[in-house]
Amino acid sequence: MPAPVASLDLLERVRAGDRFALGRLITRAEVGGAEVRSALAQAYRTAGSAHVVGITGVPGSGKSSLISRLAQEVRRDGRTVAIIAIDPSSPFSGGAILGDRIRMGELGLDAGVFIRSMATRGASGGLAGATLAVADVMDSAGFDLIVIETVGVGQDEVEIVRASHTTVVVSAPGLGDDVQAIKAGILEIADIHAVSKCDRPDAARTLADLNAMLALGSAVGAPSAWRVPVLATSAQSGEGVREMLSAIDAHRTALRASELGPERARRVAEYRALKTAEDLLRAQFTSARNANLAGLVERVTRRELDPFTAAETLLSNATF
Ligand SMILES: Nc1nc2c(ncn2[C@@H]2O[C@H](COP(=O)(O)OP(=O)(O)OP(=O)(O)O)[C@@H](O)[C@H]2O)c(=O)[nH]1
Ligand SMILES: [Mg+2]
Repeated sequence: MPAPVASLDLLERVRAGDRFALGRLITRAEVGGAEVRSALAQAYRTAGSAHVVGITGVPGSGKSSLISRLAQEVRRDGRTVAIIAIDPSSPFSGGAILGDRIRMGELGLDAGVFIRSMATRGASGGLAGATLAVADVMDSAGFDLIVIETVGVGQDEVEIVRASHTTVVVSAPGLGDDVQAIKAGILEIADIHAVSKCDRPDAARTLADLNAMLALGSAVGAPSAWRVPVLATSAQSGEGVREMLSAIDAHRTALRASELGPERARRVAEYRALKTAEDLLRAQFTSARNANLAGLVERVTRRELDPFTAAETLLSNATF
């Protein structure tokens, strides 16, 4: 059997535009391990050209449908886009109503669009670390825009969108009376608010509620180089999608023109360094503890040993 291709060689192919190599390297990034790490390290060092957009919102709020439309707009400009959908509860099809309208299938065949789903369940490494490394690999492949879709529940999911350059929070009408972003505690992380499904009459109320909430917030907050817009959008009619892309581009410009950009870059760099350390610690700890665990658990169960002493033993057996 021939030796498997080194990840560093795959990265070279990714840079040369090889989409098959891109898929393979992404899979390796998801699994993690020492071999792929050097390639991911190199991908990180040369990344930074793509604009990374995190899109979040409660399940079913219309994120995938909106992203499908957004991808079309990006392509219309002649730009390229890679999409990471994290653990979608519905497959990335753009939703049933949109199935034949915009034909995701066609979007999928376009070389300027790359779509990848990632599962949270069964992920061996940390989800956040792996996702951001995958974004670096996509950046290396030369995509102009990278869109990461996550549901706004779960710490990892929220941290991933916070680690992007521009965060879009999607709220849908009719999913309960409160603004969902407030309920989910993600109101503050939005650089852009998108109210989805505005072809529906009950969207007006969601728009009004969101605007009222933000007006309240900006009355007490410090003035900033960026004013968070609230956009009315519909993936069904296409309303507001061009405006959403314009807002994303405007936010990118604002980041570059003000102290917001460097601030955010530092915050993301700190997060990534700390998160990676945490992931490595956990991985080493997990692989070291297995041999001793069963015996220790047995003794803790019988109360011969307390959990604190057991933990110290487990830690002393791991090499960090
Ligand atoms: N009326 C209307 N329905 C929409 C629109 N966009 C999406 N939907 C419907 O809303 C449902 C959820 O759409 P998705 O795009 O899958 O939502 P999502 O937020 O990606 O869902 P998850 O990834 O599962 O959290 C589907 O049944 C869509 O058909 C829209 O613009 N108008
Ligand atoms: Mg989705």
